[in-house]
Amino acid sequence: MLNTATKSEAPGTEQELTDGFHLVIDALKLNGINTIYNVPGIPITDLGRMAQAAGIRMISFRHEQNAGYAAGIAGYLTKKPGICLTVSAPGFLNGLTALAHATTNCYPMILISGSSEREIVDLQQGDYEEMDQLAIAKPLCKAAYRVLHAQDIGIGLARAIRAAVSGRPGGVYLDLPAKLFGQVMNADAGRKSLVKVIDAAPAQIPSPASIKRALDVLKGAKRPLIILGKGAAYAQADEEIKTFVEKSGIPFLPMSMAKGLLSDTHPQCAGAARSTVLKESDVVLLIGARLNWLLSHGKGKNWGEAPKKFIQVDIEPREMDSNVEIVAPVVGDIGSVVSAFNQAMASGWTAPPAEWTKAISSKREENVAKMAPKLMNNKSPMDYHGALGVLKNVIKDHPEAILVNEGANTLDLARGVIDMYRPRKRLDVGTWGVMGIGMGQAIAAALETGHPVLAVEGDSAFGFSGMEVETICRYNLPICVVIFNNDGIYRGTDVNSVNADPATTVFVKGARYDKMMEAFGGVGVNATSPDELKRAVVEAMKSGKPTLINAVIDPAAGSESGRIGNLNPQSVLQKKK
Ligand code: OXT
Ligand code: ADP
Ligand code: MG
Repeated sequence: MLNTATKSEAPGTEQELTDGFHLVIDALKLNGINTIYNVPGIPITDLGRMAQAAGIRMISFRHEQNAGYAAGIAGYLTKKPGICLTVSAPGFLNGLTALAHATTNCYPMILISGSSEREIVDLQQGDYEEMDQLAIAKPLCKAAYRVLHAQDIGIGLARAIRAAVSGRPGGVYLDLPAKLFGQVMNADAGRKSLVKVIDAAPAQIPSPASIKRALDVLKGAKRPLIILGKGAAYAQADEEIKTFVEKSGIPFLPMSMAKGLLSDTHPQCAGAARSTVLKESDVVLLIGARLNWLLSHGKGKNWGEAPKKFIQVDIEPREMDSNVEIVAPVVGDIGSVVSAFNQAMASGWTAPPAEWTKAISSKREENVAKMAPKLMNNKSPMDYHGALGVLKNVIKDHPEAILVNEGANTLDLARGVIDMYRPRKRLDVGTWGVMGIGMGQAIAAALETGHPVLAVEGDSAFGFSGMEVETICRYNLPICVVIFNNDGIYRGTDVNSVNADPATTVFVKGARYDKMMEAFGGVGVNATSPDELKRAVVEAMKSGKPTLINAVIDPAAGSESGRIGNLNPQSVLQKKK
């Protein structure tokens, strides 16, 4: 298994040798890691070449942040740590945002960065790209390690893998100083130093008492609600979760990336009655979802007047009581917990009161009916609903496709309009609402799953990772990027009334993003109406060719910050517009 080794030159002392480069590659391969997302350069260029020669898929990006977002989402999709490889200081820092993002979102990822020489860095003598990377990474990830000796590479990687995927998954930093790669050791000893990680994310079995407590509270509910978060999607316990939800008869609300875990068209789905179920429910069971800002911290006006009881299923014990009291904490991995629920319910379960489920169904039908005519408009330039009506049908016809989505209006409206049918098919900005995940996530999604990707991007959002369209073309990936081009952030209509500079939120009017894709040999289309958009996306899905569609959206169509405008602080001195 150990790839290439050399003979030592000294006569009579011939032995098989290996070095740091080969040990890193062998350790990765031994642990089933077959893809690395990277940007090459000193000191890792040869590592990338050798890894490619050894059969690891090396995906080279134009910017480390995008490689990092790719690695993070690869971890989410596969439950194996996604690997991002960077050069020292600036490359490391470029990857660090993605590492912090992975940690925040509970995605398993390892950022491996080459670094400068310890002796020089520690004395601050000004080495090439000098930086104490380990110290900087530590507060931003779940764990951070440095390997100084070739014989510790196996253990170092094993620790990184375990830290990334066990318990609550997250980002891990692995610091590999340049000198390490050239260190030579006996090949047999090197082979023995490698570690194949066994049972990297052990099942965490919930206590029977916590299962009973949770089901007792749920049984007593008159208006129960299940909230499914991206932790539930990550767990890959799809069948158990479906059985539990259907057996319980309880309405469920999917968080953004949990859409499709059960189909959005499932009769129990309360996605289209979100505010009603949050306000009116009396018992809420959270499965792999945190009571953070996306759920208004479990309190306040979005949760209504009625007192609530919360049950929470999470692998992280410290998540319990983080925002409000959790009356029934269930600590364990979601697969084990939900199986235990199903077993306990096998002896009988009473469905929730029909009055509650019917009230939700009618609210949901009302909201869906209200939206339907908006989705069929054929205005040119398009509004969001006209364009999204087209994309909704594309995903309906291609439920296997992965939807990547970022922006403000482009994100919030797409989330509501586009139904998802299968688990882990919707990838978006996650817990931080970060712009820039688009192309990295699209590339990893295409590579890791082999399915077509539809990336629905605000024009601002796309700009954060837009150069990666070259990467998409270079690897000839089946990715169709649709840019909702409304000439700016939120809207393209702001005016600076003071001087000739453009307003802070607007971009060049009438920009043709489609030309960017054409520049690298992909297909570019300018779509000015829903009909044109439909033709272009349908063709892209059929051909599988890298495609970018510039969807011309009315610059006045959006609203400030999409659906989270309430989070903007207000100045008392500024005259309200
Ligand atoms: O129940 P009610 O009646 O209330 O109705 C709800 C649902 O029931 C209903 N619904 C439906 N109706 C009918 N049919 C169906 N199928 C259906 N489904 C649902 O619809 C409503 C709404 O449902 P929703 O969306 O579920 O509920 P709600 O109340 O919105 O949920 C609350 C939240 C908080 C859970 C939700 O809003 C949410 O998940 N929000 C996430 C928001 C987010 O993360 N936004 C991104 C950040 S915004 C800002 O920060 C931006 N920046 C700054 C920046 C960032 N972010 N990052 C970096 C690195 N630098 C800077 C920037 C630069 S956005 C941005 C760019 C924006 O410009 P673009 O050009 O990219 O985009 P455009 O805006 O398009 O121009
Ligand atoms: P969302 O944004 O969809 O609401 P969050 O990212 O806030 O989801 O929450 C995901 C939660 O899922 C985290 O608290 C994390 O600890 C938990 N989690 C992740 N994987 C598992 C798992 N296999 N079993 C149990 N909990 C998990
Ligand atoms: Mg925009």
